[in-house]
Amino acid sequence: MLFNTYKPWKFAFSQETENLKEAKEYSWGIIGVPFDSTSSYGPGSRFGPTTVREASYSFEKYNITFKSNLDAIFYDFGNINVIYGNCKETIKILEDTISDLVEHNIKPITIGGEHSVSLAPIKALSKKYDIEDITIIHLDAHMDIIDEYQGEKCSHATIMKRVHDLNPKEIIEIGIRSASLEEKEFVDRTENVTIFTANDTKEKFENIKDKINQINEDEPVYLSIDMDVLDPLYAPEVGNPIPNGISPEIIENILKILANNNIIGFDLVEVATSKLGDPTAVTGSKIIYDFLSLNK
Ligand SMILES: [Mn+2]
Repeated sequence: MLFNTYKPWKFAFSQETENLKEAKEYSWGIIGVPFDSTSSYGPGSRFGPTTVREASYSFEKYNITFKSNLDAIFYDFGNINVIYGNCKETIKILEDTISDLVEHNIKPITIGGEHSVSLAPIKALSKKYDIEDITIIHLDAHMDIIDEYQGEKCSHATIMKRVHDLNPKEIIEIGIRSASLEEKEFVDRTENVTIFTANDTKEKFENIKDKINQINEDEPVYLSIDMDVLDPLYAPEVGNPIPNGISPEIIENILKILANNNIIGFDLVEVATSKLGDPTAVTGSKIIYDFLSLNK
């Protein structure tokens, strides 16, 4: 940095390069996706990338929760140019952009935006890894595994069905407390989808831990966090808030377990607020900060 300035549109502690060739291999690269065109209840997640990044400036480099200094190398490459109103084209642009990162051995962190955007990093990563080896860990209040929502296949509500169509090894959903009958029946008859409800995180956390620990530490794992997995008390400004959710402490515990795994990509979606310092943006930002503190 030449001057004594900072860039609140880039995540705090990120490195200064926009040149992929200069970026360190096996580091992390943040991409924001200001897209919320399929939002059905609460719009506004297009502002998520901005408010989440801005909130990161209130954190300190030493992460006392995990006794770890945030010295992971990571870059913030800005937001993609989305096509408002066009889910498929936006995902195509994002997939092309993240494919560039993946080709340079940079692991993507995608900040949404609505949940539909998660398809792009998973598709981009499936060019490098065999999709049949990838386990998806999906934290969400909703299953998001319906085939069509209001006749649309490309939607925040269908994202895990689109991911399942790609044929991943397994999808493990945690924090669920909302589903349609169609989704419940699909999950019941589908072997490689496992559901842990929000109550399971409180009453049977050991089962979740055991399930994650069954994943071999070399196997590729993709993590997708919809902020509505949290109780609306902690994250009120999301697209589809559902009561009786999980606490930030449970997310910390899951991140701690996952730190032993080979995480190849991560997204955090559905922060739907334009207000700087909003609790949902701060909590979302803290999750990314914790993730980076644990995964170097
Ligand atoms: Mn959700």
